[in-house]
Amino acid sequence: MEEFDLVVRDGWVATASEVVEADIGVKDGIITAVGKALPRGRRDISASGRWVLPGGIDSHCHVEQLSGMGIMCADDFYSATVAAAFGGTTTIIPFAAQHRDMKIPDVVADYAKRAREKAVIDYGFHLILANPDETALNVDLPAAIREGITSLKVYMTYDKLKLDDYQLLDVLALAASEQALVMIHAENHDMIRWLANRLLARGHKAPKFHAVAHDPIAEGEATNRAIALSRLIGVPVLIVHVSAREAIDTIRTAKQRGAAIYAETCPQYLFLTADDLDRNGLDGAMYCCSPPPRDEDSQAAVWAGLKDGTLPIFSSDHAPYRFDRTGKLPKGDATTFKEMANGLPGIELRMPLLFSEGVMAGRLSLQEFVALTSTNHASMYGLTGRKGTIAVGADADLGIWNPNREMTVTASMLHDNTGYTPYEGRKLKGWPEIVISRGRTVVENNTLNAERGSGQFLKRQASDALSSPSGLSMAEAREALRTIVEVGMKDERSEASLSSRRSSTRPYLTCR
Ligand code: DUC
Ligand code: ZN
Ligand code: ZN
Repeated sequence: MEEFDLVVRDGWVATASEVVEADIGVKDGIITAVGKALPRGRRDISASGRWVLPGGIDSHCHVEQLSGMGIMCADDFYSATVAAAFGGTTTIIPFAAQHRDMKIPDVVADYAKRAREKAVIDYGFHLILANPDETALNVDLPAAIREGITSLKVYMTYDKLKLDDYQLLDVLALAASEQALVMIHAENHDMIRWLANRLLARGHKAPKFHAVAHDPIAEGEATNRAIALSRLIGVPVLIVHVSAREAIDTIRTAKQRGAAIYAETCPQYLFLTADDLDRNGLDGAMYCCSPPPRDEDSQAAVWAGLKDGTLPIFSSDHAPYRFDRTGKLPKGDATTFKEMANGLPGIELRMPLLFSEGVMAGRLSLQEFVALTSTNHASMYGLTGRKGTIAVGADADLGIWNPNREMTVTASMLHDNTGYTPYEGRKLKGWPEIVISRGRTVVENNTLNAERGSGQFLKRQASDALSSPSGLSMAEAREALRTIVEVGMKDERSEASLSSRRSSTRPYLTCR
């Protein structure tokens, strides 16, 4: 009997730290050997001339979720996971979204059932927490965390989701004691509300005014406040979907001072701008997300943040809404920018876009690409060792990429249910031709080979960020911050001693 169920042979195998020419042996869905000239398996796949990468992890996507405005996403767990797989992603972490009148155990049970029946690749959940009452904080969240839902998202904006600073502090304190990672949507609610009301009162209803209302200053202010709240409690946070230079500079400075702040960005902030919202009629609604795409200066800041470790996580923020009354245009032609669903599709193109414009265009190394799209997500969300790398003992989640394959993006080639893509007509170089999930070849010859419900729930551990933020222990990090605050951040000696102790061994700090 063969030692391996599958051998992927003669490829250039990339992890977040190296690229080697090797074979990968797989048994029972696990990588059991990485080396040269492995014996034949029950199935051999030649990866000669191909790049073999860890399957992607998309740690921010919305699937079968009701938005804060009460609008249902276009994708269910089947269509979203199929689309993810075709784009080289083998793990997703979408949200189980609480709305204020819902009980957390009911929310978790509901999403778990729907995913169990439909997902074709592995998945975990983050909670969205809209009502941090006593029961949520003392009973339901600790229980969810014990079940492997070790991260939660909170909002600083949206009428129906927003938490005030007092509530955010409660949540951060809970996260510190229960070892959860808090993800924060950082935009100043009242700035946006005030601007939006003024714009609408003057008759400015078109999609482009969404980008005006969501001013970068609102993102910068809330980012700064989120960092301050995190420092006060001494617990790491992750700022999601960072878009504006102002926010990126704030995050970088906080990190340089030793704060345990992590941050994520998404394709729309590299490849779109606010000008995309200013298209014919209501077409700009297809580019309407929060925060909105910015300008070329912010795009450059996002690239720099990906490169220097300020933005170690590259997710899709797939939030698919159709361009009709079910999604973007609830009031048809009369829909104002305030009423259209916020969000863009991107689960399938996340990796190909960054591969083409990052790796093939020479902006990122292949190792940086792997870290940004896979390894750092595993580290940040409690999947280290199992997902996000190619190593003996890890799940056999692989993408076999043809670096020379050229594609022109069209909505019709994609597998989600949105019906359009913001990247229509874009030319890409490099594509994941074969995608393997736990040793199963789920995509090959542009064909899906996976059953509904064959994806598995991932009970996640605590984030690596919680055990050693910035390479310091929690107590050390807190003490270091206090020292900095006490000396007014001017004492160069404490800066120097902090930076000399900051570790670069954590995978999520590898992009620099
Ligand atoms: N936040 C998200 O994370 N996704 C879509 C819209 C939003 O506000
Ligand atoms: Zn958000
Ligand atoms: Zn989102």
